[in-house]
Amino acid sequence: MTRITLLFALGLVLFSCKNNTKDNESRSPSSKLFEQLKVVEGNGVLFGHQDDLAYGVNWAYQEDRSDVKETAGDYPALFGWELGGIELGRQVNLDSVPFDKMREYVIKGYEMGAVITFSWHPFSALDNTRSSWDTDQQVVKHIIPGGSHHDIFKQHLDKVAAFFHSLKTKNGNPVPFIFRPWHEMDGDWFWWGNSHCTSDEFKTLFRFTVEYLKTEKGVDFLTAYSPDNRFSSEEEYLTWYPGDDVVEIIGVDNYGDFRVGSENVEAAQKKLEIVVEYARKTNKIAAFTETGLNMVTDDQWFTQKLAKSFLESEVASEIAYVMLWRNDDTTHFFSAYPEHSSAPDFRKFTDHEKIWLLDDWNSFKDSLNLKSEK
Ligand code: BMA
Repeated sequence: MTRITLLFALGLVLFSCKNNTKDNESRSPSSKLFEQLKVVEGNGVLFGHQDDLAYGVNWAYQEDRSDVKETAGDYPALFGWELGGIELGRQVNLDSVPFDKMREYVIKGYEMGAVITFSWHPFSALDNTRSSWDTDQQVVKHIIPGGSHHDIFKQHLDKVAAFFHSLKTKNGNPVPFIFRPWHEMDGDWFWWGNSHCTSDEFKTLFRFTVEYLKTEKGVDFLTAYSPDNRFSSEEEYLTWYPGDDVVEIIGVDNYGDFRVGSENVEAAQKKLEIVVEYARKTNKIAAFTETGLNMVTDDQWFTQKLAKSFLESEVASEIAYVMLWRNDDTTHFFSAYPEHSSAPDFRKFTDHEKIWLLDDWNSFKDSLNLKSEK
């Protein structure tokens, strides 16, 4: 980090403190997280990975392990976790991660200084044997207020809220996190997707979810809005946007523009620019909430494709974080692991001064006195 960017960041923090009427103690954990992420903008990009502490390629549930750490020398600065199954009261999520373990990893990750984010691929409240990918029923209109299965949906949210409330540090402090429900709604692979509900029904679902969890259940979190890559203008991007009052993280998921054969890194960059520009306008945080190339079939993918999609654009490089999807097994992984042929390129990517793993992120916070309460 250069002196100039550091001074600039410090200026921003002082500015935001001066403009914040509440003192440090009375602000919620999520608003502190917001402030930390806001300062990242333009200085660096946090690197994140889904399920990183739970398992990787060829290992599972072994203490302190992480494919990212074992490949690049440090843990990610952001950890993603998946809640699918919690709404049915299950003990393990849809990828077999026990929720008790997940809670431990979330708390551990936060105590190490990392940012936490949750995705949620719930089963349908109309029929709990149907997953998020079963699109043959019109679920959304039946679970929003006034719908036939609204009460069951609320019970699902109660289970989500109970899990969120259980995320407390040893000292009893709640762990702040980013919740990213109903993502990739511009695609049609989830029952909340484009062709399975109207954009108004979608907005109602999104807004109800956030307001119910926050107001009725008292959960404190930041919310991410993350379409997939099927937009080419701000107007299209905002088709399903529920409103500035219920969203803090302006996100995008994008695998499509990196698919070998039909790859278009420039298009990916343009979409990130749309996201950053909207976040700038509304004083929110921009993020590349999910991406990757399954099985990293291009050994130079991290430096030649992923990095180029944001680091080569002054605007796009203002995203606060980028998160890769999970490393399940040798046929389904998105980050490198030590024995994989993309590992040297991954190290080069994470060595870039603007790509921040956990230590980089912690040093940045230290330098600005932006530590969280543990
Ligand atoms: C998908 C795949 C699935 C997984 C789901 C939810 O992208 O990784 O294997 O079940 O996400 O985590």
